[in-house]
Amino acid sequence: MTFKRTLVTSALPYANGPVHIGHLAGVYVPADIYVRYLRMKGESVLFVGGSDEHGVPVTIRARKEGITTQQVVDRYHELIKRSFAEFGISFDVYSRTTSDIHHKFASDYFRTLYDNGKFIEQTTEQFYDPETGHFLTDRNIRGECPHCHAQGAYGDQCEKCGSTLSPEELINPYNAETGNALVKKPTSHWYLPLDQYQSWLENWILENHKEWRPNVYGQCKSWLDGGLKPRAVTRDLDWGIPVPVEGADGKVLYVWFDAPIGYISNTKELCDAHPEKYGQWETWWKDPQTRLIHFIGKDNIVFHCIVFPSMLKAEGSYILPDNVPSNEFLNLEGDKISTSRNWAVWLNEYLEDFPGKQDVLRYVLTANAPETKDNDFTWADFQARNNNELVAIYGNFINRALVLTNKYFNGQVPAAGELTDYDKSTLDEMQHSIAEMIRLLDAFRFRDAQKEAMNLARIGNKYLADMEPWKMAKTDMTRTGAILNMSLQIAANLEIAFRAFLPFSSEKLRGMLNLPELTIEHLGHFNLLEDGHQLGEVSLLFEKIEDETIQHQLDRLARIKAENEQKAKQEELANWKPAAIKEATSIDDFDKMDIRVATVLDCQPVKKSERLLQFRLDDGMGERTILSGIAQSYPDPSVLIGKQILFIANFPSRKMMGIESQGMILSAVDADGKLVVTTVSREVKNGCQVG
Ligand code: B3M
Ligand code: ZN
Repeated sequence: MTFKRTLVTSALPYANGPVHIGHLAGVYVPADIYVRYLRMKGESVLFVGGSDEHGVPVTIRARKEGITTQQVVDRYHELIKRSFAEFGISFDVYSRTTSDIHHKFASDYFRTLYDNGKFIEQTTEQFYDPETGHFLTDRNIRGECPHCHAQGAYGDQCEKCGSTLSPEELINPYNAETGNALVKKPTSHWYLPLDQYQSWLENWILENHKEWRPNVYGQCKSWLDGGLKPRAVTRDLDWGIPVPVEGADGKVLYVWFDAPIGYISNTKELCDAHPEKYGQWETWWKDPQTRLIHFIGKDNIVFHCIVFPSMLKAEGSYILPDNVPSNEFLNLEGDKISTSRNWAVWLNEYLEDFPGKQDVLRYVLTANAPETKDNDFTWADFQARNNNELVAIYGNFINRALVLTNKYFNGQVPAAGELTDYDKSTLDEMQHSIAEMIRLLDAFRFRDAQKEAMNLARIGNKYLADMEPWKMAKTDMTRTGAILNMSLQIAANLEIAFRAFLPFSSEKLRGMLNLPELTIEHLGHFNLLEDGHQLGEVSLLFEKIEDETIQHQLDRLARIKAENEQKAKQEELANWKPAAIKEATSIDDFDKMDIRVATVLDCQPVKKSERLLQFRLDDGMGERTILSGIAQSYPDPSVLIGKQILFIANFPSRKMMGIESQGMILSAVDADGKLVVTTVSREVKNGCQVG
C-alpha cells in the first residue's frame, strides 16, 4: 500500500495537572520527532493533539482544589498547551474535548452507532451513595482489603499489598470522598460488544500487523487470547457529554469513548477553519491513502488497538491505524513518576530552572527513551549527557569549526580542496550513519536514530582533532581552508540531521551558518555552503551544567521524598486499628509471669548499640540491670529516671553487648511503632507484684 499522507496523533493528556517528563518522553517528543522528520521529507502530514477534559480524574482534582471542574480544565488545558509549545511540540492543532465541535461530533458518533444497532443495553448492580445520589467509579470507592486487611484500599487496587481488586471484593465499601457507606443499585448502560469484533481484530492485528512493536503486539495478543467482552461506553456521571438518547438523564459518554473521537473532531476543527491549507477532514480520516499513526503510552494500548478500532469499524467509513508506536514508562531516580505524590519533573518548573534548555531535555529523554522497556531518568545522567555529549562533542565541534573559520578566513567559507583518502573515509562513515539514521527513523526507533546523529557529530569532532587545522595554518593555508570547508559542510549536515530531535539548536545553528532551512534531500551532500559564503555570528550551541545546579534538583527531590514519607506515616496513623485479640490464655499461664514494679535509678544508651537502653532499677530487694531495645523511641532516656515501671522479674537472664540483662521491661507499641514504657498510676512499693 502506498500512502499519500500521514495523520499523526498523540494521546490527549488529562487536563487534571501539568505535564511532566514522563509524558514528554513517552509520547510527545517521539511524535514530534516523527512529524518533523516527515515534514523535512516534504511529505503531507498532520499532527493532531488536544486535552482530554472529561473523565473522573478532572472531577477528583476539582474537589481536591475546591474549584469547579470547568475551572480545572481551563487552567490545565492552558498550562499543558503552553508547555508543549515551549518544548517545540509542533502540533497543527491542539484543541480540547470540551469544545462545542467535539461535543456535537462525539454525540453524533454515538447516535450513529446507536441508530445502527451497534450497542447492546445491559442492566447491572453498581455501588451507589444514597446520601449524595451518585453512582461511584472504582477509584472513588474505598474499603478494607480482603487480602491484607489494610484499611483504605481502592476499588481497583490495594496500595498496601498491591493486589488488583474489584469494588465488590472490598469489605465495608464506602465513598472515598464523603465516607458514606454504599449500597448496590441497578443501572443500565450501553455496551460495545467487543466479543463480536474478536475474530476481525485477531486477523487485523495478529495476522496483518506483525510489524508492530513487540510490547504493543504482545499486549494485544494477551487481550485477544483472554477473550474480549462487551465494554460499557456510558457512565453515571454529571461531567461529560450527555448520552443522546431519550431517558438517559444523568448519563454521559464514557471518557474513553469520547476522547479518541477527539482526534477526529480536532482534525475537523482545523480543516473547517482552514480548508485551503489542510483540505477536508474526511480526507485525513476516510481516504485509504492516509496513513494513521497513534503515539501513546503503554497504559493506553488496549484503547487504541482494540476499543477505538472497533468503534471505527462499527461506524464503517473510517481508516484504521497503520501503527501504534507505544512506549513503556519512564521512572524518575528509580521511582515511578506520580502526579499525586509530586514525584515528577514538571515541564513548567524545568523551564524556570533551565531557561532555554528545551533541547537538552529533549535530547536526554530521547537518549533514554523507554521504547522497549521502562527506563530511568536521573539528574546525574542528564548532566553527563549534556556535558559529555551535547557540549563536548556536538557543541565543541561546531564551535571549533566556526571560530577557526572566523580566525583564519574572516568568517567566509574557504574553498574546498581535493579530497584526501582520510577525507573520503570520513565522508563514507558519515554516509553510513546518515543511512542508518533514516532507516531507524522510519522504524520509529528514535533513540538509536538520535545516536546516529550524535555519531555524525563525533565523526566531525574526530576529523578536526585529527586534522589539526590550527597547526596546518602555520604552513599551508590552502589545506587549512579545505579542512575547514569540509568541517563546515559537516556542520550544515548536522543542522539537518539533528533538526527533528533538537529543533531549537538547529535553528540557532542555521543562524550561525547563515543558511536557510534545507530539506532532508540535502543530507549527505557536502557542498551545502558555497566558497566565500559569509557565516553568521558565533555563539555557544550548548553550555556546561554545573554540579550545584544538579544538586539543587536532587535536594528538591529529597525534600519531596521526605514529605511523602511523612504523609504516608500520617495516613497509616489515621487508618490504624488495634490488632486482633490473641488466642485465649489461662490463669495458669498468666500466673507463671512474675510482673513487678521498680523505680528507674538510671537509664543510659548502650555504647555502640543503636537499639539498646541500659536500665538500673530499684526492685525493692536491691539493684537490677535490664537492657531494653527501645532506644529509638527515647532519644533522651533520662526522662525515665525516677519513674516506677513494670518489668518481668523471672524472664531468663541473657547477655547482650557484654552486659547481663536480668528481666524484661514492659512497653506499649504505639500505632507509629514507637515503644512507650508502662508505669503505675500512683506510687507503690518497689517489688510489689502485678496481677
Ligand atoms: N487521557 C489517558 C492518559 O492521559 C487519556 C488518553 C486519551 S487518548 C485518546 O493516559
Ligand atoms: Zn491489601
